[in-house]
Amino acid sequence: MYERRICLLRDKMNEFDALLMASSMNIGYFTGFFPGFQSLLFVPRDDEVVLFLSRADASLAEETCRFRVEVVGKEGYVEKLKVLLKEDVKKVGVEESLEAGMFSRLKREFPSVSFDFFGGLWDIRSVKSDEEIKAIRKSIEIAEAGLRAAVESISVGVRECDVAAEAEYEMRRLGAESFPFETIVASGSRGASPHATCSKRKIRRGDAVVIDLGARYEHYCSDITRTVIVGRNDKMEKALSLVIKAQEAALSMVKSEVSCSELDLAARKVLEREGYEKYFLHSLGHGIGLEVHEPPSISSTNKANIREKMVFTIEPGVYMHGVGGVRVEDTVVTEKKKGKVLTKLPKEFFV
Ligand SMILES: [Mn+2]
Repeated sequence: MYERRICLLRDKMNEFDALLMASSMNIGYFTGFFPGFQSLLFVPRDDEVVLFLSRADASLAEETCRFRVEVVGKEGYVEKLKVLLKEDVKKVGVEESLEAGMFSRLKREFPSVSFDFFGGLWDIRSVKSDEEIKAIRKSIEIAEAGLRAAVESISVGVRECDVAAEAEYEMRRLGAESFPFETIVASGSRGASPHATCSKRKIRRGDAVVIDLGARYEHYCSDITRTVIVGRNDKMEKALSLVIKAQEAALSMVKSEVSCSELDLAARKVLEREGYEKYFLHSLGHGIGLEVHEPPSISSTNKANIREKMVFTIEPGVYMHGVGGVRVEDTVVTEKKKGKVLTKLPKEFFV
């Protein structure tokens, strides 16, 4: 599997003689080993792949990594690279997320080599294999159970942080390795901020409570949002049903070769008809996989087409400053003629 991924990578290298990656997720995707400390993966066009690792990662890597591993001290990778960056290596591609410090260090140490950003690895990573989709499905299952536990714990007077605790405990019990982002439980006016995480605020009657959470399972992430209405709230209920319609409009358009911007605009248009477009403060969704936010970005400015087996979220929201917010988020995989929604949870909860 990893040899095949390296082959795909080499097919995309074009003008580059070699690639360098430093992010744990990229290295993990291409080698099977996710380093915990600073490391570097060297992929030459037609020579041996080498993974430079810290001593602290070495013993674990021996079991999981199929490629040549070299243990280096803190600054040792430069000396090792001097051996590998031979005269015929003129142009080296680096990942876009490479730290600026590392980037300038490479430029300084190897003045005769030209380093440039290489985005091609996302062409590979954004299209998921069946095994990856299976892991994402399991991760979603765990998150859905967490969300159910959160909903069940909600009643008037319960604090947001207690609701989050119930969700996280359930997800851990079901095998979540970690949480890809801070669990959000945002009630009442706090829900008007899309990234409110959670506070000690006590839930009140009439609150809309936005719960947005995810799990990590076998390195793969899930990300799901539901909004719970506590008692009655006509304003928020109307906003929620509109957001659900907006989501359905986008979901019904998912298929290969539809552009990301078309999906975003389809959802936005539903909100616009009722004058709610001004309350939708972010883009419609994002790719999901090893990272919780990956390409493709489902936004009005991304004209790129989605492709078969891309997995991404669709999450319209309405945020009314000082009043409250609602959001619904599901995950979909693109199949040839349609999208298949991987999330199974009901769209609405009332307690
Ligand atoms: Mn999301």
